[in-house]
This record gives sequence, structure tokens and C-alpha cells, in this order.
Amino acid sequence: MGFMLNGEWKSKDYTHSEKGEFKRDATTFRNRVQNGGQFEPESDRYHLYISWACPWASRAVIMRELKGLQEVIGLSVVDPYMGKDGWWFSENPGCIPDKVNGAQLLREIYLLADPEFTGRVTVPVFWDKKEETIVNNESKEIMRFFDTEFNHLAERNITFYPDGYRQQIDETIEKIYQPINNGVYRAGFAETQQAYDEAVAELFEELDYWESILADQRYLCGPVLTEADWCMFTTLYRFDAVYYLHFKCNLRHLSDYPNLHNYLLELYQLPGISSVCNMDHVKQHYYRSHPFLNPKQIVPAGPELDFEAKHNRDDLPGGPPEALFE
Ligand SMILES: N[C@@H](CCC(=O)N[C@@H](CS)C(=O)NCC(=O)O)C(=O)O
Repeated sequence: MGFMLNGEWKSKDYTHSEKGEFKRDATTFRNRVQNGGQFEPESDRYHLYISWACPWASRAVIMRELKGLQEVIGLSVVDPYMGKDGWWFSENPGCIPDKVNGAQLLREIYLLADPEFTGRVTVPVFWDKKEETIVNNESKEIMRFFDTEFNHLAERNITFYPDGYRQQIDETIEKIYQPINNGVYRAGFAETQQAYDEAVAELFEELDYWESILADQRYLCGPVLTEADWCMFTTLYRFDAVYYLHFKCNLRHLSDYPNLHNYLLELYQLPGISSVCNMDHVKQHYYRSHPFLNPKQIVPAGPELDFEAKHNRDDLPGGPPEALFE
């Protein structure tokens, strides 16, 4: 693992507090896409760099798929194995090399944007071909741009940030971030027993909470499918295959939660979603890229998961927007 210091690649572990708690570094590029701004929503102007393995990057590529922006925004996919040079491009199955900048390593993209860049080299990256720079590398903001700023270019007339729900969506994304989305990492990358114990307790407390909410509510914010659900989805999808074992989030399997599990199946089975989920990349990445957790880098064979199994969520009021099926 490494990071850039004034444009130089240095080997560096993740950041931890004195108590051994994992601390995620702040995101570095935070420009906005907006009409009338420096970064106007335009066709064939932007490119998205992702990893199929990464739950954050998956938020962005899911929204690109749901909105029907595949012809408008290009895509590159890094190799699932993140070694000492960080993310890199390959011709391995499921990967899409960088045809825009011809980079071999993702960090080259960061250096093109800022030759003196200091920070972690993370996915997703939203690249502007016109200004030749990184617009933004914060997943929830990229997801929001795709959802709200590209409507005139999107194939589907659909939104996951509807009026009347916006405050609740923002609050829910915030509410699940520390205990769940980042919580699995806080458990997995904890450097002390206490830091791990606290992260795991918070994680399962929050999962228990949503399990009870989803008993009679179809989605996190009510009967309407929103961005908050997609933020939840990318963590739940990886839970039993990776977080349960590799990150020791093993009080319960996700599949032990009937409501969360059925909710996960429903979201996975919506049009286009399985095409942007790649469990092989997920497992290859996590089990091979953290030798401090899994020194022999052996990728476990299981668990056997059936994301196509029938779900029971149609019993509840609400449902996905009809435009999704057109
Ligand atoms: N704040 C970022 C976090 C992205 C992130 O941490 N991505 C991970 C992959 S799951 C990464 O690229 N890590 C590489 C590193 O930290 O060196 C977001 O939500 O977009």
C-alpha cells in the first residue's frame, strides 16, 4: 500500500488513531459538476475510473447504469489486485484498461491532475477529458452528480433523490456511513482489540436497527428507492463473502437477517445491477491485497451465495420506479 507525498509514491499503511482505530483519510478532489460551472454536464467529456471490488466506486458505477449514462460517461476498471504500486490497469478478465490517458497505474491519473499531489490514490475517480483533471473522487458526490446533473443526457427519466425525501436521504447516507459502510473497515483494519470491539458492536447495532425498520418499510427512506439504498447495497453485497471473514464482522451473517437479506436480493435483481457486480473481483481484491490480514493471500472458495434467489419484498408497499423496467 502506498500514497503520494508531493507527487512521490511512498509506502504507507492506513491511518490509525493512538487507540488503534482506523481513520479514513479525507477525500481530496471535491469539485462539482453543474450547469454554468467550470465542469458542465456534457456528453463524452468525462471518464469514470473504478474497481469492481470497491464498495465506494460501485456507488458511482451503479448510478451510471441506473440512469443509462453508459454512452455519455466512459469507464475504466482497474485490476482487482492492489499491490505495492497501488491500483493498476491490466487486461485480466473484467478489467478495462485506460484508453483515455493510457495510464498503467492509477496514480498516473492523480499526477496528471496535480504533479504535486499528496494523498491516497483511491477509486472512484471522475476525470474531465476537456480540462484534463480530476473533477472529484468522493463516491457519494459522483453518485449525486450522475443522479441529478446529467438528466438531459440520461437514457432513463428517473431519480433516486426525489423532492420531499432529500433531507431524509442525506441524513440516512450520513447515518449508515460510520457504523456500516465505514464500520466494516473500522472493524477489519482495527489495530487494537478495543477499537475492533467498538466497531463491531456499532456495526451490528446499526444492522439490527435497519433489520427492524425493513420489517414493514420497503426501503431505507420509505416506499421509494433512493441513493441511500444504493449506499447500503454496496456494503451488504460484500458482507458474507468478505466482511464476515476477512474483516471479522462475524456476529451474524447478512443472510441471518431475513429483511436485510431479502432487501439485498431485491436490489441486486433490479435491471442492470448484476452487470455491475463482480464477486470474483471483490474476493480477489480483499483477500489478496491486505497481506497484513491474510498473509498467504489465499482466496476462500465460499461461501456459496445465490443473489438470484426469490425475495419477498413485493409484499410491502412501494417498489422500484417503473422507468427502471423500460
Ligand atoms: N472517500 C472515498 C473513499 C474511496 C476509497 O477508500 N477507495 C478504496 C477502495 S475500496 C481505495 O481506493 N483505496 C486505496 C488506498 O486507500 O490506498 C469515496 O467514498 O469515494
